[in-house]
Amino acid sequence: MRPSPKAYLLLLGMSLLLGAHAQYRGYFTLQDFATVVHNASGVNGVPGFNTNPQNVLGYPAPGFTPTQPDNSKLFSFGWGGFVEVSFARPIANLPAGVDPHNPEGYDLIVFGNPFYVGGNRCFAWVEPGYVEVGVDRSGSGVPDAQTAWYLLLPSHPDPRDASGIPRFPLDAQWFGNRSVCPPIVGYADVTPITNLGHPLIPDDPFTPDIQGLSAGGDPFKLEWAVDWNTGQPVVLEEAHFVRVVHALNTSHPLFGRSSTEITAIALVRRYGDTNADGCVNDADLLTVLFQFGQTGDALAGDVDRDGVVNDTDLLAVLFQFGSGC
Ligand SMILES: [Ca+2]
Ligand SMILES: [Ca+2]
Ligand SMILES: [Ca+2]
Repeated sequence: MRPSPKAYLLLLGMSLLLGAHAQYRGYFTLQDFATVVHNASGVNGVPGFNTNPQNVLGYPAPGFTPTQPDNSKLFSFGWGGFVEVSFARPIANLPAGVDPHNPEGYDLIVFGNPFYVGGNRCFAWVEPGYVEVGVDRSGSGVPDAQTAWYLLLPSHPDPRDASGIPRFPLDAQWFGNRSVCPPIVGYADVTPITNLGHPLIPDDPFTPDIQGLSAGGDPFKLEWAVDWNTGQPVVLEEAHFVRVVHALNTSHPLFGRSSTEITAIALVRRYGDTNADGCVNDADLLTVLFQFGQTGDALAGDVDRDGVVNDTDLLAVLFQFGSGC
């Protein structure tokens, strides 16, 4: 079978980036990213890119810029396709107004391979996927018959019908090179990545382009959870699984079928958590004390990410002490 034009595009992106090095800024570890794939289907994904769902685990591929994706590590899935993952800790519902770099309290970030077309931050190549979270009601540690799945309801475009029930696929206009001013919000694979940013700092999805120290990608919060059958909000303190599903069922005359590509999925850290265990306690206090006075871009104890471990970080840990534990 001859590769589709879209497969050529992805392969071209890979060849341009051979030899690229990880450049993401800040302190982060593998414990901050998805650690296990439970289920996946690459159906209708790009041939050659839809066979290894393990590619969504760990760090985002190293070479991403906002105008040039790094396609060396991703999993592609079209209509009917998906990937289900879990993490080294539960997905926590983080509070708003605590972390200066996460003022809205986003909980996770999904990294796809969209890119700004021709450098215009109001036009991007997008292939939206919707995101569900699963609550492990059986305590088995794996998605099973008792797992409760909730949609993280996107705000733009809103997928609800006239009765308020979420419905997919989206209309074909949401595939491909299109305006992202105003931004598409609440979908994966719609906001580009910059490898000059911090992969654990959420972008502001409601503002065009990538904000602050963020490496981009698409942020989500448990507050967006709704019941699939009613469209009504569901209150979740935590969840255990993430499922990303392609939200379209359409084709482009040149580039072929729509498909979502994912390179990584990160949990945002609780403010004051220096070791990614989800809890602010003695261990975090000791990290700050041991690193007190040090300066640098990648210090675990630099809680507020200003490049120095000092009183501010110590106070942040003390004020958050016990949270998440
Ligand atoms: Ca933004
Ligand atoms: Ca901790
Ligand atoms: Ca600091």
